[in-house]
Amino acid sequence: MKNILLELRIGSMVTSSKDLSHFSKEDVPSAKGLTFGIVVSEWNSQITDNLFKGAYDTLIKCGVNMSDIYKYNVPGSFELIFGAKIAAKSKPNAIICLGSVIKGETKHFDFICNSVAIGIKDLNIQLDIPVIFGVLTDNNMDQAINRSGGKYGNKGVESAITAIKMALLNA
Ligand code: DLZ
Repeated sequence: MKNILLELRIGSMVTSSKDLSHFSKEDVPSAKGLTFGIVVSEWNSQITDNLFKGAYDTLIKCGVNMSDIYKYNVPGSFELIFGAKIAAKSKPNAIICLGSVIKGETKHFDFICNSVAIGIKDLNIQLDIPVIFGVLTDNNMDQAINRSGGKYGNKGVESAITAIKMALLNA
């Protein structure tokens, strides 16, 4: 019953607009006492730094203690999967994976995007911890800027809200 009520409350709060970047703190249940791992790719760090800031600030705004947020840096988005496995060892309530893959001239983009998406999907099947896909997959740098604190919001904020929602559902 608790989860159903929670789902109705958060569901109407965020998914109705499909843009989780603009949320009212009052509409989000407190995440105090929950723990989170945030795995951040260093590739395109000017983008992923903003994604991390968005996610971190959102968790704090929703009541999470600073000491309950653990950050793990990995070299590129491909490594987010293994980074999440390391984060899982501390048994956080949710893990957020943040990355930015930008299309180049080769097929590397497709291989990385597919691998990360499937890898994170697999972790969600294997682990009893929700793992959030906070990876931007853009055609160019402008698109990435617009989605990491620019005119289309911040995927980091959205990932944090999703992580709270899933953590509470699993609590
Ligand atoms: C190699 C590579 C390339 C070409 N592009 C990106 C990118 O746009 N975003 C990203 O996060 N990582 C990229 N990488 C690095 C790979 O994710 C990975 O770190 C390397 O292939 C080593 O496994």
